[in-house]
Amino acid sequence: MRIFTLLQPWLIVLLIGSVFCPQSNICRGDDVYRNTVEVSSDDKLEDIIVKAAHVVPSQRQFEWQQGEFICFIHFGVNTFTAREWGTGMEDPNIFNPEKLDTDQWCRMMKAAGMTEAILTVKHHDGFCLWQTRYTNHSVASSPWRNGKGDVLREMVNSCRKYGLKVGIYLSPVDLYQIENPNGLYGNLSKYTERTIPRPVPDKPFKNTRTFKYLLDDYNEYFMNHLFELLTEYGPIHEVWFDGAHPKRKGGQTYTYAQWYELIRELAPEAVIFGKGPDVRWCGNEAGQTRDAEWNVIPLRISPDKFDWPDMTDSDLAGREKLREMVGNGGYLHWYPAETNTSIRRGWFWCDEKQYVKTTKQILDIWYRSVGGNTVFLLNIPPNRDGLFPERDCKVLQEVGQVLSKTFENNLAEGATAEASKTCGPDFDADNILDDDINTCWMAPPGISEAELVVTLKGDKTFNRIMFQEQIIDFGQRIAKFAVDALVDGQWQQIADGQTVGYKRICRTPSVTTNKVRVRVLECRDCPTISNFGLYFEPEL
Ligand code: FUL
Repeated sequence: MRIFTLLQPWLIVLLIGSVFCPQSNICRGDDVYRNTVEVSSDDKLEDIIVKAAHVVPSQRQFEWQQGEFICFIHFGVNTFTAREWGTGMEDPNIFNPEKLDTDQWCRMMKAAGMTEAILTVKHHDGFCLWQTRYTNHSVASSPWRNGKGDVLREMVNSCRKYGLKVGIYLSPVDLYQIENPNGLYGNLSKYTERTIPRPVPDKPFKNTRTFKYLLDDYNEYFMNHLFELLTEYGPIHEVWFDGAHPKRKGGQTYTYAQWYELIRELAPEAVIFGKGPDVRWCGNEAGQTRDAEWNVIPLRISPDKFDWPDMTDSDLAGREKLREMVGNGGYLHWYPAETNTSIRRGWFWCDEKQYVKTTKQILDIWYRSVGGNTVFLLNIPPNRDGLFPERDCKVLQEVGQVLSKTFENNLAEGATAEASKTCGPDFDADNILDDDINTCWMAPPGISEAELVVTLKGDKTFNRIMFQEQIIDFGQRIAKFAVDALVDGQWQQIADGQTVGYKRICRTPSVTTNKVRVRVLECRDCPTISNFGLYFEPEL
């Protein structure tokens, strides 16, 4: 294990803070713990590594991460044309999901253990699923509910009823606005000062706030949409920006900085996904995950100037990536990943011949994504009736049954935990068993080994091991670990891995023991563990 003791002034503050202050009032907001930390070109690798260990999530990022398993809902004109990308020329008359029942969506999401629903309120084709004031290319021009329907409104009402959070996917590219002769996308309009929202006769806003920005026609259109979506549907917890571009026109660019500013004003609890500063695309759409998923990512320039390109490398922020900052400097930013994939082949419902992933496959992705320090965003596309299809529902229900059966019973309950050393009385090993994500065991700086032993209340049989770092105050530090079980008086290694972060779940064959040992083998600074659990997953 590496513990660095370079006497940088900011590190001295940290060490004093860690050892002497009660946990309740150290660290959060402390100068050495920040969402973004600057790295100077003089910093040595060791300085950079310790700095990376002191980058922490914002409150909104932390809350988002605790959502763990969330639902993507791709729905729109593509559902009726069996296309993955629309053309923008679709006739709104094709949109008529006669049996649409968003309560059914929510019942299925709840059954699966999901916590949030993100709806494609406008996909690349530009057709809007809500009653917008700013285009007729929307549900208002469809026969569905006689043009009075609003898919987002219905979904929001159901989500509130079932205790689910709501997110919106709003495609930056808009083929309707590209293709139609009066379209606003890439129409070479001038950037002038515009007021958001633009008033529309007889359609006043209850929210009377207004904002002035320098915008062209399309960016104004987009921000008017953001205003409607973020003020008329209650709290929105995620705004999802897709980087894909089926087509471009007129050199259209997006005023992202202003979009983010408006989102922060109107939906301060919302994380911005993708082309934004809060949540990173995992880098693929197949449900692949990294063995080492670091939340602290090196950026060349500061987050307020960064353009957030897709990050697809297998190693984004390991030791070698931090080494690349030596001599160059840059920024370390808390930028966790969301693993998005679709239950079906394709994002939109196509037909019932379409391949649907099995319960086993979804569970496997769940373990690697949620149990590998990311949020799992699983797409369930409603069919032309406006319902989650039967086969998909069956998978969701089975996934939920397995997860709730497995995780309802923590076999480490009633156990005791002991560590050879801790970083003061507030960081005792027992904190890992109190089911409180804020308290933790922390090893003191400067020790050469960090391990703790959990003594169970009698022999237990388990096949899942879960543990979490205390990220909200202390960031992500563990780079390598192993877990042992005491079997016939001998320690036997039963699991190992690299990063932990918010959560690590190890899958093992069934083990029966009354003692489990966690060994931290490599870390960026003194390691923490906030929660520990042992579970038994029954056979499907
Ligand atoms: C991609 C899009 O092009 C797909 O249609 C889908 O929305 C997926 C989540 O993101 O970039």
